[in-house]
Amino acid sequence: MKLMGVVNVTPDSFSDGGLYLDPSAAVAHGRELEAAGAAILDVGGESTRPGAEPVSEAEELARVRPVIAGLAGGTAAVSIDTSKAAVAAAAIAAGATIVNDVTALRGDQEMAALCAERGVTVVLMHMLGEPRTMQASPSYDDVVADVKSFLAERLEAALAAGVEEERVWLDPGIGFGKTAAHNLELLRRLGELRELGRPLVIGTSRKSFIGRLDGSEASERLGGTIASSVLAAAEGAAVLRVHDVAEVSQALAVTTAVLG
Ligand code: HH2
Repeated sequence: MKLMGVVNVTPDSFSDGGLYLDPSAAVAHGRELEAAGAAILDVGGESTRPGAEPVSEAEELARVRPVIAGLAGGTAAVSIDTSKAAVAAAAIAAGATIVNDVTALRGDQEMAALCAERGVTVVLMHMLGEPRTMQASPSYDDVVADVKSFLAERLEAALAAGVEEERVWLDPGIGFGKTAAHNLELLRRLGELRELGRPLVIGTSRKSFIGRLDGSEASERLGGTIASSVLAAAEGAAVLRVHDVAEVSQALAVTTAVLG
């Protein structure tokens, strides 16, 4: 089980927007997450929260490049959370070894070839629609079956572009074009996605499905983040993408100590 700590270098991320916009603050935050047990630091310069407006390539690059350069070379691997090939290329040049693409290589035609050529690990995530509109009225025949067949198709597309299978991780995209019921169903039936045979990345951290259950704001969702992360780990998730690395790490340590 690996923890992927979130380092958002954005003014508008849903739970921590604006906190780490200054590169030195973002690097310091990343180092804290690393010390708290993050095996991966996921650096993002564009919010994908519901309704978020896209950011220009130049702006996204200016945000993430100094942070990646500052974090590379530590004990944690650095991941770039982007759907733009030019941003991914610059991030890889600065030391990133994982590309976390919430569009699963559909957002930029150059992305698949770039990842294949550079030999990086690629996270392929499911999203219905795009961030601006994805929460309008998401609907599925069977959310788990639909997400599973999408991920199988995107895995095939990555392999066809020359990405090595052992470098692909898959993510059902909790909160990306899903109702709270869809998210809960995906978490409950994670085992079905494990059948795809690739490591699963799960990001429930501070997301609004938790708030739908109890009315909590993003800053008040640590309990729900821990519960959903521990359950995802028990269901076989390989990577948990979280903001609160120290707290989730402790919860996982206790879970492992009890269950073995
Ligand atoms: N969730 C967010 C962003 N990137 N990547 C993957 N692979 N899986 C996720 O679940 C995921 C992701 C949204 O969280 P956050 O970065 O905190 O917010 P924002 O997009 O507003 O920056």
